[in-house]
Amino acid sequence: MTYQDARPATGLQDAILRHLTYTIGKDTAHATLHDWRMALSYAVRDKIVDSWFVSTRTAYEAGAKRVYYLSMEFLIGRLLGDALVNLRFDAEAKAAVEGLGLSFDAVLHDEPDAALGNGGLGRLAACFLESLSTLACPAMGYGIRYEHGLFRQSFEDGRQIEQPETWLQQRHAWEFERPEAMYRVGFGGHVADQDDRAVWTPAEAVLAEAHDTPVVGWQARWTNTLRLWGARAGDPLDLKRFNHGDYVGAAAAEMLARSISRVLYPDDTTPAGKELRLKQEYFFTAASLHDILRRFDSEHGDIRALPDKVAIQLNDTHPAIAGPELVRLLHDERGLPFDEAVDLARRTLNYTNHTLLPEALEKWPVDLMRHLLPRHMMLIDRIDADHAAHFPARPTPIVADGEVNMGTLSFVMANRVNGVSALHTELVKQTVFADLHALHPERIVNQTNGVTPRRWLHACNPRLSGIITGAIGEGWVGDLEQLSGLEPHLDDAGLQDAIAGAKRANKVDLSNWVSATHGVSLDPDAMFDVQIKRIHEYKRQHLNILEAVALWQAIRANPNAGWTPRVKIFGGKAAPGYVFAKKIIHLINDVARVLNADPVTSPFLKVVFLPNYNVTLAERLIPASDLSEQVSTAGKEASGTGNMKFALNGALTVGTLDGANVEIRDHVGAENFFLFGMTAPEVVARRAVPDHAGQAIAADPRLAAALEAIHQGAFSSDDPNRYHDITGNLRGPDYFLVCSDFTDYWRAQRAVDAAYRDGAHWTRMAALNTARSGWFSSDRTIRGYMADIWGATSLRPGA
Ligand code: NBX
Repeated sequence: MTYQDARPATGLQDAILRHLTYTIGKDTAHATLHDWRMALSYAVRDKIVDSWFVSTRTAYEAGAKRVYYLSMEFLIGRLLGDALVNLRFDAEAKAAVEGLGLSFDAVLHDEPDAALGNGGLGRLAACFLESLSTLACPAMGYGIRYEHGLFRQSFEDGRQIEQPETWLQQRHAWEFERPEAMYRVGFGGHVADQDDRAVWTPAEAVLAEAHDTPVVGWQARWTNTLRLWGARAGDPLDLKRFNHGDYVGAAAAEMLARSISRVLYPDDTTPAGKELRLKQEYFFTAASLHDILRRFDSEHGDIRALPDKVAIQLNDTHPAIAGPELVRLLHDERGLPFDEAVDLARRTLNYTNHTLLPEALEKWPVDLMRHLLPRHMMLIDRIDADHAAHFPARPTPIVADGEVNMGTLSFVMANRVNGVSALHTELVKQTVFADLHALHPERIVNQTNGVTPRRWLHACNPRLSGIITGAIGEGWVGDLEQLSGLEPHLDDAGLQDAIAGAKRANKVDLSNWVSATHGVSLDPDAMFDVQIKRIHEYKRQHLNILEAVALWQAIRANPNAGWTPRVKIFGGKAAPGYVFAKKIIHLINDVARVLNADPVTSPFLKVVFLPNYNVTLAERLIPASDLSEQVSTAGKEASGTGNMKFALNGALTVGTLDGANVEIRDHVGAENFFLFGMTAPEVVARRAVPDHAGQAIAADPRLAAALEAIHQGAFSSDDPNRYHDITGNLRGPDYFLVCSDFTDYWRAQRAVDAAYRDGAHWTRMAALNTARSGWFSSDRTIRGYMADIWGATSLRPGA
């Protein structure tokens, strides 16, 4: 059937069929699911474009201050469902698609996840973009258009296997290529002094090509742009070599250039220390700054107005080279005096710190810097010397021991520096930046993270969303604090039953999916206890699995003690080079195999590790969760954002006083949160106790027995020594204090069991978590950045 014959019934069907025919070039008889998904996406994208143009024009006409969010990572996930929800178009789209004889779910699930990020930092950037649009703040996200996002994870005999991710194998429906926005980014070479001006002549250059994706806000109030840079060679083909038959050599420059935007570095704890990584950082930062200045020039005259019209946010230190690059552009290229260039740059740039882990703080060897960015290294030295000269108290130098400390550079070049939760910001002040904070006491501010309620409640949990809207109207979607309006309704038995029913139905859906895709059957009446996040020792997935082993032993010893049935669900990827984290994955899978096959205990305890955790899997799991595991060693998790998504969807938290857990507990009430473990200061004190792990093990026979079982090979009979490095670590240094927190964790988990057995009370606590989580909207966070950091205003009155 062709478009002319189809006689579409609705406007949207018409648009879908038109795109199927004229954009994709297929007729309905031959269209695949992918073709239909693309046709629908194009039809939806058309609607976004109208809002996009209006937003762009409005920002331009207002001469408004613009916000630029520079991030190496944007973990956006799928876009179709989100766009439909924000356009208020989801019901119509479902009807249109089903009217064409297709499954709406199947069409939505055909879209690959855009996994251009590792974890929380990248996902936060994606939530922020959506909130910036919802709040009509004129903004743009800048990043890298990786050809391969975060690796795909599978398991082979319980071990993590990494495969390349290929989201761009199919056309990306949402982006617009902008070949007119193309910049040359140089590397290496030398710096010459010409008439008292430094002139940098790079040895090589690549082109940065812009790809724009519109980001539509709630109710299509406003649409901003995510601009991702792809790398290309200036000269794609060396014709001379080609004509001499050297086909590979002829394309070498192109291959080399393209490698810059080829892959996302899959490591979120240690700086990669690789030249290519530094090239990526400079590549996207330089292209973005060129673009920002070009736009500024087209809208405003005097470069001295830059800080009044532009605010740039550096998402961690990955774009920290923005400091010296902006100074270079203003001083070398535009001729401003050095001091003025530094002052303007500093009043324009801001920096968010996301970690205190010393191994994650970026440092680059001076030699590498000098080799790749010779002019920048000179400017860094000068910035460092100037800063030291202004402060006789001898601040921490930017350059020390042959390395450039990117955190210090970012701090020195920033107007505001922020942490991402109240506790984390305090620790930032007291630890990594203690002396810089003493010199610049006004610079560090807190902005506690948030999550977008459109994706993380309204779209991913339609059952709960519908119930909330039924009770308090739909204003909450754009103003999450309205959730508090639920509280007075919570004594209504009908509402409680509806909330419990929605959770149960979500758990049935998840169980069906797990059974169909992974062949494990789960009981939807069991408590769904979920830990999903990157695998790290500080996040302590091994504490969780140790408790599972101890519980298994306790159930075996006394099967009729009235145990509360539980399913422990894990998800998360380990960095490919992080051997210990990969061991933890293997251990969880080994424990799962043994426990799930045990006829005595499996009615009460199952363990499942779902492979390839990503945004889409999170959207499936969180609405079906009863218990949220947030068990990091206090002082180590800067904020956490998964913790907020769970609370919003009515899961109770078992957690430490770490990151934003502290604020979640304050909001939902201590009685609706299962607290355990040491506080951050107690952690520091405990580490100083000799043999703290040995003492904890001696004091807790359950812990001793669980460790011994693992050590003896109870879960690895094919290789009994397999986990000796884990047991050895826990019995020895145990830096993350798994043993010292175990006993209190066990106690908290048994309190969770008891609470879950009282269904009505549990539902009430869960509902209170939802009702009291309104503060954790990323809209609130972005309002904070706008007011305290950017001095930006909303262009939609009342937003
Ligand atoms: O940023 C995370 C923190 O660990 C979370 O506590 C916090 O909630 C979140 C958002 O503020 N950090 C994070 O995800 N870091 C990275 O992904 C990362 C990636 C690359 C890299 C270093 C860190 N080189």
